[in-house]
Amino acid sequence: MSTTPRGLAALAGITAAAVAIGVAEPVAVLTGPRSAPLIAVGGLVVDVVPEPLKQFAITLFGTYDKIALLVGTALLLAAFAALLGLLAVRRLWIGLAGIAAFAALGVAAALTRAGADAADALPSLVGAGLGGLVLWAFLAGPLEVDPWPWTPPTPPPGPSTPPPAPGPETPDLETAGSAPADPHAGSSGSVDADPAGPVPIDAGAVGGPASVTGPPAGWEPLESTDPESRRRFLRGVGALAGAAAVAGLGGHWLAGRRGVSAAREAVTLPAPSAAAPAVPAGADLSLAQLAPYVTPTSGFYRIDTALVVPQVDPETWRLRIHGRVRNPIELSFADLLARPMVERYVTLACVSNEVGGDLIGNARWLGVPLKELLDEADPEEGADQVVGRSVDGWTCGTPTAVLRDGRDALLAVGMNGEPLPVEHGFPARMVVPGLYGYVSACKWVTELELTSFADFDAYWVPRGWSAQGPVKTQSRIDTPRPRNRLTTGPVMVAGVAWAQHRGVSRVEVRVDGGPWREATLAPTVSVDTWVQWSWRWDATPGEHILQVRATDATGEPQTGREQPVEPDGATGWHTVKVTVR
Ligand SMILES: Nc1nc2c(c(=O)[nH]1)N[C@H]1C(S)=C(S)[C@@H](COP(=O)(O)O)O[C@H]1N2
Ligand SMILES: [Mo]
Repeated sequence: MSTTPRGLAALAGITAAAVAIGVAEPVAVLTGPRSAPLIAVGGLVVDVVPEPLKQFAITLFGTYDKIALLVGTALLLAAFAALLGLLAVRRLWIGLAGIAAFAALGVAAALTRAGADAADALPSLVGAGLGGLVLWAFLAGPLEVDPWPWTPPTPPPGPSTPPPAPGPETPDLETAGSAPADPHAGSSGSVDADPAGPVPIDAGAVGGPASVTGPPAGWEPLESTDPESRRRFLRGVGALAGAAAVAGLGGHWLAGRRGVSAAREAVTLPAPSAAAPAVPAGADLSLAQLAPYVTPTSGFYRIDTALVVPQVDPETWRLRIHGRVRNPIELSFADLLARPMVERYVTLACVSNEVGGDLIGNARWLGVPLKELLDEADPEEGADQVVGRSVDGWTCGTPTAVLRDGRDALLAVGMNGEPLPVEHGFPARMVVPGLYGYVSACKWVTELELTSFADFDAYWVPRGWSAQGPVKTQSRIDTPRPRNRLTTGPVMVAGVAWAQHRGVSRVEVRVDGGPWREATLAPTVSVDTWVQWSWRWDATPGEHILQVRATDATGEPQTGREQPVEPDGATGWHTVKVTVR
């Protein structure tokens, strides 16, 4: 192996960081996964990162944006750790201070999360402590390898001053000449501070404490480090990196086992007192490439700010309906399941869905009508906003009037006939037909607080998104797709259109900017779901542009004006370019 001495120093820094992150994981099994430093800092980044950057990440990585964030954070951390290793060779305290700074960041991030307590500081503190120990061991302790190896010159005859050393390091001005030198500059301080610690192997040879960086004048750099100490060093790296990986992965696995999937499987959902209407025959055209009318749960889009999925024990879960109400309510999961449930198909859409995008899905939700719960709580006049608050502190703000206007707004516990999947909000979430998810669909919901729009901004509002988020009328061409090989003759053009709670009355398609042609609408369950549409096209050879637009049941056509997703949902006509041979 041809690692340079500096490479070894960088490796020491990275290994120390890996140990810090790795050992924090098993600690986080006790204190909760959100207290693990990488997750805590990542969560902080999610909350504070400027919105355009986040939107860019979503566009770039789609629903993998979280993995991208964690990998990015880890790479950045590795780069800093390598730098710290290099600096620590000259001044061990710089490395230790750097680790302390990272620990402070981890602690701050963990403690500022919703529902954090003092114990959440532990993973970062324990990790940083061991990381610091590792750095010390490599650079001044038992695993030390001399990163700037020098060989003493043959003693110069007479009193003449030795020539300045050629070498990678020039001595610091303030310390120049204060020989005798210890090439592990900076380490001496820490060795002194820790009398119990092993003394660097050659510190004694060069005499007392010294702070000269680089070789003393006249010393010659060696070709490479002493092979024996290098081997010891690399063995140490291997062993510690392995231990960090075992601790990290083991801890992660253990934390997963402490999740609520078993509790979820033990839930038996009650039969609905009001069943969902049957899906009419023909609602699903069953075309390849066309989104199925009912989205399978496994294919349902997932959007949230949670880096680790909240694991909420249904035994301890509570829903509090409070704030500006005359009759505050608190419900357990058992209380909730004991109430009459309705089952409804509702199409949920994300405000971040681009024109033609797939951040939309239709599912069968089982739950308690929010109107009934709110009527019981009896909101005060002027409490025009219901703030849904998740166990992780995320909030959304929904107009009280919308929740009470008779639509099937649900506090849902079931999705497509099963308890909510953990990542879709187990044990309970909100589902409100006609509103984008960010203003209505609170997952892992634990509070409904009655307030006013004037008095409270929910999570996305100060980040530049509109406080009001009714779903805009939209339509999408699912087939054909741009890369399909089309042949001259009849081609089935089909897709979905939605205008939740208003309903879609018409869908039209046009080719190459020609006249709009009316597509056939498939039957649908209700105005709260999307609808499939199809249109038979007599395709002619060449390149063509297909476009679609929908009209809602109020007669309002979908606008062709192109608008970005921010602040309240994208507009424009989905346009697909195809080639026919
Ligand atoms: N707790 C919580 N609930 C949340 C969110 C979130 O970030 N945290 N995101 C909302 C957004 S923006 C959308 S579009 C829907 C998505 O729900 P899904 O992941 O079940 O598809 O959840 C909503 N509920
Ligand atoms: Mo969303």
